Parts: sequence; C-alpha cells; structure tokens
Amino acid sequence: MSAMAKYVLVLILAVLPALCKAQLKIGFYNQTCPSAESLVRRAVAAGFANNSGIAAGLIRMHFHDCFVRGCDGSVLLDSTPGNSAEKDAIPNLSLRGWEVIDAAKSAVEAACPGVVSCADILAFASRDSADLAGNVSYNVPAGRRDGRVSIQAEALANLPAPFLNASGLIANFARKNLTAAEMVTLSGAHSIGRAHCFAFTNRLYNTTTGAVRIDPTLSLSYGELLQSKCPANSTATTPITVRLDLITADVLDNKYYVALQQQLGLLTSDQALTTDPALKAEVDENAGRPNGWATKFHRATVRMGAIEVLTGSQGEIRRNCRVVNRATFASVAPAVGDVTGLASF
Ligand code: HEM
Ligand SMILES: *[C@@H]1O[C@H](CO)[C@@H](O)[C@H](O)[C@H]1NC(C)=O
Ligand SMILES: *[C@@H]1O[C@H](CO)[C@@H](O)[C@H](O)[C@H]1NC(C)=O
Ligand SMILES: *[C@@H]1O[C@H](CO)[C@@H](O)[C@H](O)[C@H]1NC(C)=O
Ligand SMILES: *[C@@H]1O[C@H](CO)[C@@H](O)[C@H](O)[C@H]1NC(C)=O
Ligand SMILES: *[C@@H]1O[C@H](CO)[C@@H](O)[C@H](O)[C@H]1NC(C)=O
Ligand SMILES: *[C@@H]1O[C@H](CO)[C@@H](O)[C@H](O)[C@H]1NC(C)=O
Ligand SMILES: *[C@@H]1O[C@H](CO)[C@@H](O)[C@H](O)[C@H]1NC(C)=O
Ligand SMILES: CC(=O)N[C@H]1CO[C@H](CO)[C@@H](O)[C@@H]1O
Repeated sequence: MSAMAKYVLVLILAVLPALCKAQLKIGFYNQTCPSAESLVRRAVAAGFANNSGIAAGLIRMHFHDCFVRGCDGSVLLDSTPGNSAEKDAIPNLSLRGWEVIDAAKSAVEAACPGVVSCADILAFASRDSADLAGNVSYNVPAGRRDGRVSIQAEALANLPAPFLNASGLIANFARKNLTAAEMVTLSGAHSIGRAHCFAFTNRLYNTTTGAVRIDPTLSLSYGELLQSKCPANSTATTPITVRLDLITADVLDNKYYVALQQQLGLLTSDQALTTDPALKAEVDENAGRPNGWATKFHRATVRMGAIEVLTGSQGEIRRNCRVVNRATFASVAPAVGDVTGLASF
C-alpha cells in the first residue's frame, strides 16, 4: 500500500466513529412524541408561576448535567445504598427544580411511555426557563439518551469552583471543548438567580483569619453591604442568599455584564471576566449589545447541550428520572466514598 493510501485509510478510520454517531436533531420527537416539548413547557410554566426562581434552578441544572459525564440526565439520579450521586455533591446542594422535572416526566410518560429521555427533558426545560425569564426562545436539538451512572466525586472534579480566576475558568471550559468566549457568554446565566454566602465570603474576609478583607476587584460599598448580610463563618448550608445580578435580578438579560463593568460581580468567577483583556473585550461587547448576547447565549447553550451525549442505542430512556431502569444491569456504578473535602465547590 502506498503511503498516501495508508494515510487516507487511517483518516477514514479516524472519522468513521464520528460519522456513525447519531447527531442531535431539532424536532427529534416530531413523530414519536409530538406533544413532548409542549408538555415540558407546560410543566415548567406551572413551576415558574409558583416560584420564578425555578427558571434559574433549571438552567443551572442543565449546565451541571452537561459538565459531569455529558448531558445524560445523571444529575437527576438519586443516591443509592453504596453510591453517592452527583446531586449530593457540594456544588449541587443548592440545585432546585427537581419536582418540575418529575412533573414534566410524568406528563410525557403518560402521553408516550418510554420515548423521551430525562436528559432531553432537562434541555427543553432549560430553554423554556430562558424563555420565561428572558422572553427569548430557541430550538433545542434532541435525541439524548439517559446514562446509568452518577458519581458524587465527578461533580466536584468537573464543575468550576466560584473561586476560580480567569485562567482557571478558561481551562475548565476548555476541558469540555468550549471556548473562552463561550465561557463568558454562558456566565451570563448569572443574570438571574441567587448564590449562598459561602460562594463569595472569600471576597469579604480573610478565609484563614476571618478578618475583614474586601477583594480589590469588588466595589467597596457593595462589599460592605455583602459583609452585613453574610457572616464570615458561613458554610455551604448557611441559608442566606444574595441575588447574582444586582441590576435586573429576575430577568435573563445582558445587565449582568453591565454590573461587571461596575465591579458588582458577586462571585470571584464573575468578576474574573474583567481581569483578562480578551475576556474583558467579550464582557464589554455583551454589555453593549443585548440581542447579540442573547443570540450567542442560545448558540453556546446548544453547544453545551451536546457535550458527550449518548445517542442511538447508547444508554436508556429512563422511566423515572431519579432511578435507572431495572431490566438490564450491564453497568453498575462504582461505589465511591463520600467526599467531604471542599477542594472544589
Ligand atoms: C463560569 C463558571 C461558573 C461558576 C464558577 C458558577 C458557580 C455558581 C455558583 C457558586 C452559584 C451559586 C449557587 C448557590 O450558592 O446556590 C451559581 C448559580 C447559578 N449558576 Fe453558575 N457557575 C458558572 C457557570 C454557569 C453556567 C455556564 C450556567 C448556565 C448556563 C450557570 C447558571 C447558574 C444559575 C442560573 C445560577 C442561579 C441558580 C439559582 O438561583 O438556583 N452558571 N453558579
Ligand atoms: C420536526 O418538525 C419541524 C417543524 O416542522 C422541522 O423543522 C424539523 O426539522 C422536524 N424534525 C425532524 C427530526 O423531523
Ligand atoms: C411551590 O414553590 C414552593 C417553594 O417556593 C415549593 O415548596 C412547592 O413545592 C411548590 N409547589 C408546587 C406545586 O410546585
Ligand atoms: C417578548 O418578545 C416579543 C417579540 O419578541 C414581544 O412582542 C413581546 O412584547 C415581549 N414580551 C415581553 C413581556 O417583553
Ligand atoms: C490562577 O489560579 C491558579 C491556580 O490557583 C494560579 O496558579 C494562577 O497563578 C492564577 N493566575 C493568576 C493570573 O492569578
Ligand atoms: C473534545 O474534542 C475532542 C476531539 O474532537 C474529543 O476527543 C473529546 O471527547 C471532546 N471532549 C468533550 C468533553 O466533548
Ligand atoms: C490572611 O491572613 C494571614 C495571617 O494574617 C496572612 O498571612 C494572609 O496573607 C492573609 N491573606 C490574604 C489574602 O490577605
Ligand atoms: C457565626 O458568627 C455569628 C456572628 O457573626 C455568630 O452569631 C454565630 O453564632 C456563628 N455561628 C457559628 C456556627 O459559629
Ligand atoms: C435536592 C437534593 O437532592 N439535595 C441533597 C443534596 O445533598 C444533601 C447532602 O448530601 C442531601 O441531604 C440533600 O437531600
């Protein structure tokens, strides 16, 4: 065989798996469950009417699903005897909206049993949340299948900590093949929702001594206000929360970036976006162009929603989003001990 022929063969073999892997498709359930997306939407709207905070909860939950083992619904699985699941890791303690996903799944199962994955339901619910909180909608490619494994320690290892600086954030997203610009764009989700004190007391106090020490990248007056709300001894379960976007706390919009320009970012990881020239240029562009940011947010969310997805005959269609199906027991989750350290958040 000539060197050229060998080269072409190697190339084909390298590309083959990618060609065989099914792609996510818009309208994936057109034929098999035409009401799927509207049923999810109805459940999310009902949850939102009861508590508008669930929009933030569901957008964050989709992010946490995708960053740990890909978008496979693993964040939804409950812990089982001998295995602590992702949702019981420190970063997930404050996730909210589980009951909305359960309600959506029940409605979809009643209409078309065993067809629509929990991972897709979560991706649809995140889109519907963006629409309810930001009056902007987009098409969600679907066809994800559900995984059978959820491991607490993987949440700690993969999710970005709020204490990360610019280079740490860029590296964390690069591990998921997302660009620095996409990282800045997706951080705009922090234009809704809230954070617990523990996520940002590192900016208010010297964490070893507890002495007052306001991060120089944080507005001094805002830092003092935050100190009055958050004691230095706050822990992950201290129930005090602060809104992430000081300007328009409940609207998914570009005002988060305007706040960053005024040193009003809440988390180290928020304000870090203005400490690197390339990231700062993205922040300024997003602050100045609301529609431009919204379009980029949709694109980046669709890219995030395709991370390491299971498709075709991989995984399963879970009947209950909290537990794996019983029938086949091919893969058993490795038992992992409780992770009590706070190495990550
Ligand atoms: C860039 C790295 C990121 C870090 C370090 C980070 C960290 C955090 C932290 C610590 C909280 C507060 C949780 C709490 O204390 O209750 C939070 C909230 C939130 N995050 Fe992120 N996040 C990041 C990126 C993202 C992305 C990519 C999205 C979605 C696209 C997202 C969506 C949200 C939402 C909506 C909330 C509010 C949740 C609620 O109100 O229930 N975050 N994030
Ligand atoms: C489902 O229907 C929509 C609207 O007619 C169309 O845009 C989309 O391509 C269809 N998707 C599939 C997979 O058939
Ligand atoms: C409504 O929201 C509250 C929390 O704000 C929650 O405890 C309750 O379960 C929700 N009810 C429904 C029907 O979703
Ligand atoms: C939502 O957007 C549509 C068009 O994009 C507009 O007609 C409508 O007034 C907006 N609604 C709100 C509440 O902003
Ligand atoms: C960012 O954080 C990493 C790890 O904590 C550290 O090694 C690095 O020096 C920091 N970079 C900057 C620019 O502060
Ligand atoms: C990132 O891209 C590389 C090369 O295409 C691929 O091997 C890897 O699985 C991707 N990683 C993720 C998390 O998508
Ligand atoms: C916190 O306090 C200790 C002890 O006084 C000091 O060594 C350290 O530099 C302080 N850390 C910061 C970030 O100021
Ligand atoms: C935390 O500090 C506050 C005062 O700032 C004090 O009232 C409270 O008892 C402390 N809590 C714990 C658990 O130490
Ligand atoms: C909503 C949820 O599942 N929360 C769990 C998070 O983790 C703690 C501690 O591991 C559990 O007690 C919660 O039930």
